[in-house]
Amino acid sequence: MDMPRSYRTLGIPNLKIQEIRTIVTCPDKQSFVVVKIITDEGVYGVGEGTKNGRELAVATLLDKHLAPTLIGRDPIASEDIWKFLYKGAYWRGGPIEMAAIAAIDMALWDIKGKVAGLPVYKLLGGPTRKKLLTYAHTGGRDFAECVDTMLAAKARGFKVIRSQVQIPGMPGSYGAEDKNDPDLARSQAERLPYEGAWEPEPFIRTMPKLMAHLRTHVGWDVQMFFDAHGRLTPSEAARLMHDIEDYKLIYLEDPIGPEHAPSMRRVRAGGTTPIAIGEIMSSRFEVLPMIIDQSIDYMRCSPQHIGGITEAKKIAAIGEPHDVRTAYHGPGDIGTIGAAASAHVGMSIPNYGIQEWTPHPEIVREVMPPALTYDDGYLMLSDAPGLGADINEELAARFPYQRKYLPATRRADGSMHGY
Ligand code: CS2
Ligand code: MG
Repeated sequence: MDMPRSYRTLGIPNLKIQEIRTIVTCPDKQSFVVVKIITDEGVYGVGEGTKNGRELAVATLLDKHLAPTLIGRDPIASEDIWKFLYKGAYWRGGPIEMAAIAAIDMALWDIKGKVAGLPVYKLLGGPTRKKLLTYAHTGGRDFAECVDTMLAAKARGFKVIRSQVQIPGMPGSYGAEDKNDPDLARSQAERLPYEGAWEPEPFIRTMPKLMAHLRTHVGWDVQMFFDAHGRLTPSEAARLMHDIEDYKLIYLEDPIGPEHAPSMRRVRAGGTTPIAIGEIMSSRFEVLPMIIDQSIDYMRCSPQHIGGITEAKKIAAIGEPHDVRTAYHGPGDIGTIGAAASAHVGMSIPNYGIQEWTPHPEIVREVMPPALTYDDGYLMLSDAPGLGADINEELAARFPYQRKYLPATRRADGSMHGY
């Protein structure tokens, strides 16, 4: 078979994976898992598999189990490698495995782009847009603080703004944890999970009131929403959908857990607010039933969780004819490399919706130079070949892994609820 011209031009007859390094680094409060795939021609790619609270599980899987099987393979053959990693292990799927596969897949696409001299999105079919709509995280201890922080985000140009508020008496309120809760300080000192109290009823009663208050004091010229963090039952979520109807949110995020797709129909029946779900999904088989069933409007399953760029692009393609758009997960515990992967998929698809993004601390951006910049409510993606993000290994080595867990919540009766 005659080699494609670009290979001949580059004088690279056939790349081979020569070395794979797994890097765990904790430059700020959050550890990140990065894989670096180096080819025999020196071209390398980076990918991210950070799984908050389970970082070493992903890193060990990458380093001890997956990496040895890839040495000598052609890094351009990302489809074949994806299938080998997913089905070749016999035991397939799950959040740890799919995060590791995602990291490898992102790095292979980074190599592909560098070899082709193109940003990954141009290999995926892009550009479908010039910039990527994003949103701000805001919230506070009370409604007044929520108004202040939302107005500040609006002043910074955000067109879409999330708000979370401390539910009175509920130190386990998502996104507005009570910083003065002694249990929070203790858990941080001991590096063990914080277990905050949380009840659905006060949350279901409070959030519509917060949305009404924000509409009154911030206005209707921003789109807003809040994250229920998968904490409700289908009936509770349907009731909340009914009660938020008048505030015309861009969507309700994660009303219920992703485990039982048919339950989403019951949620949908509660109202017309669009629904976004999927940040904790790690399998196409969790989100596809909801897409086909038309019970959701946005998929949050980012490349970093669902198995990489290859998989995310396929799922987005199935979402397109069903009018389901992307709203990829991307808070501070997705690093700059994972954020870049999401952005490259987003730039290449017709059904992009929005991308979650939080500005990483300066030291994180020094350890993992980003590919994204923020501008007036949108993200601009670098046109550098590959992903456009990177890792500074020497600097990363100065910040070894530090144990840190996601919070958990318990009901008032002490029973375990979730996060
Ligand atoms: C949240 C996340 O950003 C979101 O939508 O759901 O902050 C989530 O709690 C963390 O990413 C979990 O690691
Ligand atoms: Mg969320």
